[in-house]
Amino acid sequence: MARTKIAVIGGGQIGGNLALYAAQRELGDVVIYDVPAKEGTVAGKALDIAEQLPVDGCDAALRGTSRIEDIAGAAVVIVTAGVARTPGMTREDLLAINLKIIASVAEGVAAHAPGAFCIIVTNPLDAMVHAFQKLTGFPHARVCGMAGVLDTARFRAFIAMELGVSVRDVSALVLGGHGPTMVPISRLASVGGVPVAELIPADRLRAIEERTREAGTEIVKLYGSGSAYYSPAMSAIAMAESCIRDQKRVLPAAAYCRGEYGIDGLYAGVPAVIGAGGVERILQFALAAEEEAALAATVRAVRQSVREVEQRGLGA
Ligand code: A3D
Repeated sequence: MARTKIAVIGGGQIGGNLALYAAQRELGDVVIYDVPAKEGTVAGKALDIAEQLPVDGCDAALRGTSRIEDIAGAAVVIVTAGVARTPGMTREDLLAINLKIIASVAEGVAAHAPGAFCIIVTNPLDAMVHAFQKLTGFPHARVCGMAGVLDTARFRAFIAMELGVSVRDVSALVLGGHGPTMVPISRLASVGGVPVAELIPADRLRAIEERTREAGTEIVKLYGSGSAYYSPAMSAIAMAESCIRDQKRVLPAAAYCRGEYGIDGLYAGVPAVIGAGGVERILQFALAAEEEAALAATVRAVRQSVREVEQRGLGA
């Protein structure tokens, strides 16, 4: 049987950690692809990780490359190619730059890994997922975005910090787009089966929701340059692993909605069942009135972003 191959597109901060985590979990062999100017860097990262694996006791072959054809046969493609927003750069500037990058990546992936399950990480997330699917023409089930796993992990981490309990026992969900309009569903958050609303006063819970919405910015400020990379990488790996091992985990992902939660014909953050078939199903539940209103606001923001992408001719 052929070994599973994972292609990481963009071998920067997130890309390097993706390769490391994938190798440590023995998800398969890893190819890190980046632009020619970064060929040495990604070759170095691949070799550095390969030299760590004997210590870890893990088997995986890694290589860094600037030849897109080296991704051929990848079962999973994780796209992190892009630039991060720098001070003074508007959201529109970022969208324009990364859309062009996504367009060139989509062409390469469509040509060389047409059967892959694709997880997009590049920001602005919801718009980039839309563009990538349109440009590749891949089935919607095989293209999704990583945001909800990370947003939910942040929400869970903050709840655990507040209560001084293990993160393992905190269960929660964040819906909607990746940005300040995301919707943490506190009503359903629980700790060891106990609703958090019974354990955390309402004003503290509101503050935790707000911190979750701004968690990306909090990290950017602390780092001074660049954005989060360990946690986004591990979040995308959870999605890749669920597909490769057909785990059918329920993970919040930017998945294509066809009427779920009243969202039609749009990628949005919803609870998705991820297995060998990619996004196999979206789980639905009845929202409370204020959650519904908040989700409608996030959907409006995502639609606006998608309109910008369309106006720019998908970057092609
Ligand atoms: P960074 O360390 O700059 O890495 C990006 C890499 O992409 C660099 O090595 C570039 O050389 C490479 N690249 C640029 N153009 C191409 C191309 N055409 N083909 C292949 N590679 C290319 O950034 P990072 O790893 O910190 O972040 C990557 C992306 O993830 C950015 O867009 C971030 O905004 C985004 N991000 C998303 C989240 C989400 O939760 C969705 C979180 C954190 C970061």
